[in-house]
Amino acid sequence: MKIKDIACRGCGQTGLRMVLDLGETPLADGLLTLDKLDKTERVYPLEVAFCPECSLVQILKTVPPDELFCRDYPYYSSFSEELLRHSRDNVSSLIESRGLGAESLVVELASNDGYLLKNFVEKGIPCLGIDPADGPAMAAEEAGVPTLCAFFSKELAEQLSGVGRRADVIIANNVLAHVSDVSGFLAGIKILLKKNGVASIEVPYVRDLIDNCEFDTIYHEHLCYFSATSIDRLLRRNSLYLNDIKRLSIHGGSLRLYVGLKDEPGEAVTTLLAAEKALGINEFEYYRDFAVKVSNIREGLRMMLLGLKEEGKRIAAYGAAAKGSTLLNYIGIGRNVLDFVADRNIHKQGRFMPGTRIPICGPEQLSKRMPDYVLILAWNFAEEIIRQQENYRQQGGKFILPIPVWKIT
Ligand code: DWN
Repeated sequence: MKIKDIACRGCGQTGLRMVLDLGETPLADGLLTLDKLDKTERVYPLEVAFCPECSLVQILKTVPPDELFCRDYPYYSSFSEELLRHSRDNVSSLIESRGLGAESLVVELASNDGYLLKNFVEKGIPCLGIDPADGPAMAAEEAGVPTLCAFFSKELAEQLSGVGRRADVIIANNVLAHVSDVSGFLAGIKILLKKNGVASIEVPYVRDLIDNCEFDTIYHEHLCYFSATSIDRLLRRNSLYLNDIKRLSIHGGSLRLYVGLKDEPGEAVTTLLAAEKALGINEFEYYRDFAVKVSNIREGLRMMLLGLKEEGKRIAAYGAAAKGSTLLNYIGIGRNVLDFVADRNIHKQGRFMPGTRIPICGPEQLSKRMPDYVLILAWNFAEEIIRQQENYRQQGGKFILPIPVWKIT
C-alpha cells in the first residue's frame, strides 16, 4: 500500500510503502508507577514503511523526544554483562586502532549511565558523555564519567567546537535510529569530529530484523531501521562517509559503522553493499511478506501460551524490555497469562509494563514463586539470563523463547 503525503525521514521523497502496522501502542519504555495505574495511557500508531527512493525503513509517527527520553527514562545499559563486555572490547579496539591517549578526546552521544565511557576514564583518556535522560546521566557522573545531560545537536556541537573541544572519536551506539532531526544530528557529528577523526556508530540491522522476524524491536524510540545501503545514502546526503562496517550479534543483530569526513570506503563496505543489492534489500519485495510472518508468530505464540494456561500452568516473563512491551501488546498477552515480569534493573522494579500493566519485580522471584514457565522478553540476552537462573531450572523451571518461532528450553 502506498502512503500519501508522508515524506521519508531520510530523503524527503513521498511514496513510502507500508510494511507492517502494529496498531496503536503505548510508549515501550513508559513503565507505569503505581499512582498512574488508574490513568489512561497515551497510545500512538506504530506503522513501519519502506522508502523505494533511498531504501530507508522507518516508522511514520514521531513522538516528541522529550516525551520518550527525559524524566524517568528507565533504560540503564549497565544491567547486561554481555553489553558491558561488548563495549569494553569496542573501547580497546578504538584505543589501539586510533592510538588514543591523554591528548585525545572521545565523545559519546547517548552515553547512558557511563557503561562504555568508564573504560576510557580508567585508561586516563579524556572523554565526555552526552545524554538527555536525567537518571542515567546522573549515574554516569556518579561513576566518574563527565556527562552533559542534553540532547546532542548541531548547536551543541558548535558550542563544544567553539571552545576547542573537537573529538578524535565520536561514539554513538543505539542512538542514530532514535533521532528525529537526523540531518541536525549528523551535521553536529561533522562539526565536532576532528579532520582525521572517526565516528563509531552502532545501529540495529534491518536485515536481521526481517530475517529473524524481530518485530518486537519496533517501537516509537526506533524511528529508523537501517541497512548498509540506506545508511550509506543518508550519510552521503549529509557529507559524511561510511568507510568501514562490521556486522555484530548484539541486540539481535547490529551494524557498527566507521564514519569519517573523507570518502574512503573500504572493502567491507563495498562487499556488504553488493550483498544487499543481490539480496534485494533495496527493493520493497524484500519486506512484502513480513507482516504475514509477524501475524503468524502472534497466533502461534498466543495459542501456545493460552494452551499452557488452560492446562493450569503458571507463567511469568523475564526482561521488562522495550521490545517486551511491543511483543506483549501486539500479541495481546497480559495479566490473564503472565503473573509478573522479572528484571535486574532496580529502576524498573516496582513499576508496571506499559499497556498490559503486568507488575515488574526482581529476578529472585523466579526461584521464590516458581512459575512453571518464564517467557524471555529480553531474548537478545537469553544466554546470560538463563545462566543466572540455574537454581530456577534445577527446580524444574522452563524458559520460553518467543521469536522467530517459539521454543521451550
Ligand atoms: O535502543 C535501545 C536498546 C539498545 O535498549 C533502547 N532504546 C531501549 C533498550 O531496548 P530494550 O529495553 O529492549 O533493551 P534490552 O537491553 O534488551 O533490555 C533488557 C532488559 O532486561 C533490561 O530491562 C535489563 C534486563 N536484564 C535483566 O533483567 N537481567 C538484562 C540482563 C542481561 C539480565 O541479566
